[in-house]
Amino acid sequence: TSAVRTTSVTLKALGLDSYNLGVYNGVWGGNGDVVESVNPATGEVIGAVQQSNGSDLDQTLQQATKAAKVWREVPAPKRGEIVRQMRNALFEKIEPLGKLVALEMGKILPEGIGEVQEYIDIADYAVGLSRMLNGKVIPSERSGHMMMEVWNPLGVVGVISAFNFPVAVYGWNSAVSMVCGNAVVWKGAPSTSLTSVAITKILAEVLERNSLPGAICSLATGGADIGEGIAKDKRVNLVSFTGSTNVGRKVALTVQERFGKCLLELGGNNAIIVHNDADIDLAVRSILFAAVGTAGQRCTTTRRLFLHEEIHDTFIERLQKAYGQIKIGNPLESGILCGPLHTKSAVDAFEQGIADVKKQGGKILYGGNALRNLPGNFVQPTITSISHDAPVVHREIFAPILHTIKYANIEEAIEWNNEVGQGLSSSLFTTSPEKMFNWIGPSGSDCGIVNVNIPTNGAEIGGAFGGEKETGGGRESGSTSWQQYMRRQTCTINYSGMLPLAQGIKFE
Ligand code: UN1
Repeated sequence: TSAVRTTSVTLKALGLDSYNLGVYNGVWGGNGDVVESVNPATGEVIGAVQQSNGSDLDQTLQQATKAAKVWREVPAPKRGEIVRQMRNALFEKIEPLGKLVALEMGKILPEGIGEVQEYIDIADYAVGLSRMLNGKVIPSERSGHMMMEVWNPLGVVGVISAFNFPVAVYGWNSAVSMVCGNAVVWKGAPSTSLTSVAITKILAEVLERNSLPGAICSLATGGADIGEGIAKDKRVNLVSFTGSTNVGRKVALTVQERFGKCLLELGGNNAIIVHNDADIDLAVRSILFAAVGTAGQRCTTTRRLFLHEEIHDTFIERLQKAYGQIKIGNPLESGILCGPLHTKSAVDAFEQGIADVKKQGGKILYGGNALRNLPGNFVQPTITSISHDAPVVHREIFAPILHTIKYANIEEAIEWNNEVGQGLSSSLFTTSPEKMFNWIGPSGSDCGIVNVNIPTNGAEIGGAFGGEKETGGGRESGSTSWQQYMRRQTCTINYSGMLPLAQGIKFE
């Protein structure tokens, strides 16, 4: 069939086979379990990857530690040049990579290509950044002294990423961490291992072509045991973890116990507030992308919608109409807006969520059913009407369920926006400058991402990405996020030939 043909053409274009090794540290290997990748839209097996076991990880960390020592001596702008070559190699394969993401993760093709583009964008950013890892000169209180802030590489960075962004999240970490001078050991989700292998092949080719150690971009595919191995190991100077709040808490405690560094990107429970003065057209279109895009499986997906009472009823009508137009189906077909959920257990979680909505006094305004008659993991994008404080509303369900809630005044809506444990993304639709600036000020949203008149998802790479509270506090991608991948050193140089002490202390 054409689906089978697409799969084999895609794998071939990326140098993959139906069976692949899932460990790379200069050489390819893998002695762990063989894990099959399943197309979530059809249930068909796409290919298989032999994952790493404990000793593969140990070997890989050893190689990465060695590689980091070579890499840190390469001047930062030259490291940027390597990232530039990687960016070009990714760009050449953007089509098949985007297709592989659609096949293996299940998001629609434009979004699959979009996240490869996101990697390309951050690589561009990192190339420029490689000439701007600037320190500071600080005025010293002592004469004949000079103080400087100098940034040095950390060593080895472990990146543990999730199934929902199998390319972009690794890209943010890898590109920035590489120009900062670190070796990276990557563990993606076991269910998207083909994508991890395809990306690593592209990077490895560039490193090897430049006679650099391949272990600068190491891969150790695997499950929770490999993740735990990375968190526990002292050789990993920074653990960058993207995933659930529950697992993130465990990772944070494990890494903290050995005083390692942690960068956490955990759950979101993002809200949009639509005020009575908003551009309704813009808001409806935004919510469609924010709540249904990626079938509700972005950490930035809109899960709560606060509607001002004056526009509530007409807005719900408009939204129901828009949901009625959404085409659900195979993510590789054009015109499809909603692909499958990634796994069967996600469909169970969706159904549990719907049951909880009904139990907790909510109503289903649209959808509400899993499409069990289809071969893949499909569900109906769903709109509910429920109280802001129902327990189910405070839980992140990784599925396209949008809870709608009516409010009377904007202070109340902002309070509800902030009352959940998570603090990733938020957006206000309004045409009032006063409300906009209040929203981004101290009494506004408490999230890491605070938008106006755009969706909660689809952030650009130039800003710092991440959130507060149970979202973990980490910031990735742009702005000063790079500083987390480096050691800050305060250096004081005495060129006076004398020894004046700080704070005017006399010690003689
Ligand atoms: C994620 O869901 O883990 O802002 C990352 C966005 C994307 C990244 C999402 N740029 O939706």
